[in-house]
Amino acid sequence: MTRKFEGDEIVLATHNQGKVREIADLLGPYVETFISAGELGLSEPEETGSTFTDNAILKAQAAAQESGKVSLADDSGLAVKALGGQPGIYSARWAGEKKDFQMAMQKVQDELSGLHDRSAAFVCVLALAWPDGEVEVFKGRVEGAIVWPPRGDKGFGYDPIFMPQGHDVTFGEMDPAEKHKISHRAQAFEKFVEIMKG
Ligand code: ITT
Repeated sequence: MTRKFEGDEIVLATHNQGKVREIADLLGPYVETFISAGELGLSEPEETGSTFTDNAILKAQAAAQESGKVSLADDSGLAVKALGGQPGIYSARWAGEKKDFQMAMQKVQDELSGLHDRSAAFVCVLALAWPDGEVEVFKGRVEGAIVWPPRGDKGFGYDPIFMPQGHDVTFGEMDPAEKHKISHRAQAFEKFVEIMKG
């Protein structure tokens, strides 16, 4: 049985400001207080897992243990079909220490050169961990294609090169409300909110 979340505060176990903004949008109506990883000075655990799920659980459990509070982590990334699912769990790492996503997007484009299939998906796995170690996982995925050159400056990360299926604008060109109707993160949060309502 899925454990229900009944609290009114939650620790956001992420150091990515783009994610913090989106999570606050998506969860704002349901949770009174968000405590950021920065506020608590939470350490950033090394992402040693081999799947999105492993890494989401690892980050959420580390934060719950360190803070003593229910903690939510988001592990996500861009999976490009013709690249065998890369950058995948290495999406943040492709941007290097300086978090240079211009460079990371260029790398995706370079690796795709000469390849016909430009289909890709954004994947999001949320893990909600309790201080007693228990954890629940929620997943979302949106299909689309890689476009070049990058378009739009409204999102973060790889948004400017990802065009969701059935749309003619990239995530980078969408207003947040529009992205939240279809995004991988929004889909995972829909499932999370279900258990909150119980
Ligand atoms: P935390 O681990 O602290 O949460 P991170 O940036 O390292 O932050 P991930 O390991 O999950 O997070 O890396 C996922 C990367 O994939 C992230 O840095 C983004 O660049 C990219 N990504 C995830 N969701 C995205 C979205 O909605 N739009 C654009 N890029 C996204």
